[in-house]
Amino acid sequence: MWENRRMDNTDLFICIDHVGLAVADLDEAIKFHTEVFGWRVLHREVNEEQGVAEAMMGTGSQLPESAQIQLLAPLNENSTIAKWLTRNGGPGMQQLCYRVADIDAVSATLRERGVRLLYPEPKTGTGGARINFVHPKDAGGVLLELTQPGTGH
Ligand code: CMX
Repeated sequence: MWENRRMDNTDLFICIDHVGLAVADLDEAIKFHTEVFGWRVLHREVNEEQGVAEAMMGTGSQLPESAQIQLLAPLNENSTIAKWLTRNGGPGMQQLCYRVADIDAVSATLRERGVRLLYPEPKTGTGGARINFVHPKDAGGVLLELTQPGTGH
């Protein structure tokens, strides 16, 4: 079962980097996810360009089984997250993010395969990562983020 778990030349993605949850209030969401579910805050930042205040929450960071969720709160009513919260009537799963080693190479491959990326060039995401997104209409109804971690990830 595990012999297929090595990275292969045909692999585009290293792993699921995180699942992103849209929330209305970041501090309240952090309190809930730490006190009830035992997540730890790994990192917090504001990304003006993306219109979000965010927190990366994690479990045992050095373990292969470690996991991350990202709490995303809107900075203003024009934020993508504000629109998402209105459309969905409250908080929930907004995105699935795959970690990649080379976002330019992966983007080129996806474009060759007819998948549209939202930005012509990657933008800056969590901890200086280079990020881009596949529109949910091109990814089976799920907003897919691609992230190539930066030095501060
Ligand atoms: N997951 C699944 N489907 C989604 C979705 C999501 N997160 N967001 C929108 N959709 C669907 C809508 O339900 C709608 O479907 P129907 O047409 O069937 O009703 C369709 O997509 C609407 O598309 P749209 O008009 O282009 O919708 P939006 O204006 O809401 O924009 C999108 C959607 C993906 C372009 C926008 O959310 C976006 O630019 N996302 C990328 C940036 C982002 O999410 N930033 C915040 C996170 C930052 C970070 O992770 O660092």
